[in-house]
Amino acid sequence: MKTTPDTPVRPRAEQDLYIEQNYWQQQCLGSLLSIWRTHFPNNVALIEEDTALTYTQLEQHVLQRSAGLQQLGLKAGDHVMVQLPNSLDFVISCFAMFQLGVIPILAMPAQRESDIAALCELSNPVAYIVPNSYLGHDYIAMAERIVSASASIEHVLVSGDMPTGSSFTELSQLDSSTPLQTPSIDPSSTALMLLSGGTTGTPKLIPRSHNDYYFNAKASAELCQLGEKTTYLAVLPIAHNFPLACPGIIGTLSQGGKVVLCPAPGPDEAFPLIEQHKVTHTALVPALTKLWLEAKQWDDTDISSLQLLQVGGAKFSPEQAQQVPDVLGCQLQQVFGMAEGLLCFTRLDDPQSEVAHTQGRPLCDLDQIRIVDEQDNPVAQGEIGELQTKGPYTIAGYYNAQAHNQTAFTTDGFYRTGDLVRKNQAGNLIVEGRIKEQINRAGEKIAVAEIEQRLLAHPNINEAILVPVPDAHLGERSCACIISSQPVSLKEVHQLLKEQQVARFKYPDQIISLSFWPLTAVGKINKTALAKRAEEEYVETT
Ligand code: J2J
Repeated sequence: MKTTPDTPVRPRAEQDLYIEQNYWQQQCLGSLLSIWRTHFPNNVALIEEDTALTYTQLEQHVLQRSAGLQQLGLKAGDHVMVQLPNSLDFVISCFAMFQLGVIPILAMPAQRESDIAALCELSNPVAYIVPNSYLGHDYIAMAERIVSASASIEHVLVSGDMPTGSSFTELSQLDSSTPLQTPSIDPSSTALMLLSGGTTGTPKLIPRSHNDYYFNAKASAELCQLGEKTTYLAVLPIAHNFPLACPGIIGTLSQGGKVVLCPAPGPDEAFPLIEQHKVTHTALVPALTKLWLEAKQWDDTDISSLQLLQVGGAKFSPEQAQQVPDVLGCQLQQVFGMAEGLLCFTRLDDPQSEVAHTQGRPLCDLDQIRIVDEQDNPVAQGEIGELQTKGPYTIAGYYNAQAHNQTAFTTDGFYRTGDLVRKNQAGNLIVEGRIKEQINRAGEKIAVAEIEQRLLAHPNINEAILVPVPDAHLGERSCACIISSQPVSLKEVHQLLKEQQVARFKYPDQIISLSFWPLTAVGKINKTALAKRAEEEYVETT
């Protein structure tokens, strides 16, 4: 078996158990396409705008792309940074890489130069795939800067037309019909890397294997009862685990269903696509669900085809959960998941009160969970504690992060989620908070340490603390609490972060200035008091 010191793996006995019990099917993600094509040759697999590809056509495109990537010199084990919006090129390129054993690193389109540069430093990709532009951002210009600073990137591949004179390669021109030499790939090796929400100043990558990721997608698809009649709308950015494989795109394809790619998540884009393609399933974060619920009050687009709406990524309020069936006309499923692995779902036949008030229970019976106190001892039934987990699709460690892995995982291999949960009588989990230093802004995760460090670059900011503040629209907004020598405005802070090429969603939503920190009884900075003050001082501007 291929193991690299950079990628922690589960003990052999655990792997054997997953294989023996058929959780791990020993399939490489790239070889699944030909199996799906045999079962569903003429079903439509993927739709982007006016282009629809059947399973047969999708496989053709993927084979051509793999051949093109192989001719470029990409080989098994190479890393490729992928930063594409929801598009055919995303799906085709990823499956092409799965076939070659090339490992895509899935960055979000919202990320900017500082994030991508840090990820490149961590993972040394040989290629970087970008759109020409998306939502007004010029990715080609960004790629030029990234490449000039990167020691590893040899190729920049562009989705969409290229400006004349550019030295980069257009993705579609790469495609080749020269037959591919498919390498043999160990299904327990890394298939792709997802980004972690992060709790530290440096990014963390989540290595997911062919075996674990296929199980993740297929078991989720079965739990959600997807089938050939399913039409899944990919609304959230598909570099996220949730729309990619929970069950998302890969899960829908595993059942012969149809995936419609939505270029942006607002109701203006999504509702017409639901009507046009008779979408049956989709997944949203709570902040977007709120927008959809509001929009549906006045929008008369026919979305009655929708059967199941999955909501996850952040805590969903029971009040909004209760509105979903009436307002959107579909069933709700709450999902409490993490790119590191564990997925909890409410079940389709759960009572409505469980669906509205809980975040469900683990996907499979080999998921081990325990809820523990600060000393890692199990709490009493019904009490709140930190959730720890291990299982057939939960990672054993982050990529190339030996020191961090020592604290992020227990000695017996459980992942410390940093989430505070309790288990109710019915066995469902309720997320009650978190102990990790992270802000969950509309489902996007912000590592507090990263932004605090960046704020200190401002000449007038002496000390900085970022706190989450409850927010009616975002779930949580971020507030920069500063001690400064001169007044510093929110605008200046945004300018600073823009200059540092930080993704927009990480900009603080609010700033408060203090002359000293409020302290707790034991002399620590009282972040609860800071958040309370931020709430009191907040003036909504929109
Ligand atoms: C409260 N907090 C939640 C929920 C995630 C499916 C769904 C979500 C993600 C995801 C995912 C939550 N209520 N329902 O990958 O496949 C918070 C927790 C968790 C962290 C993980 C999926 N659902 N969370 O959100 O890796 O704090 O994955 O540990 O982005 O989001 O974030 P992420």
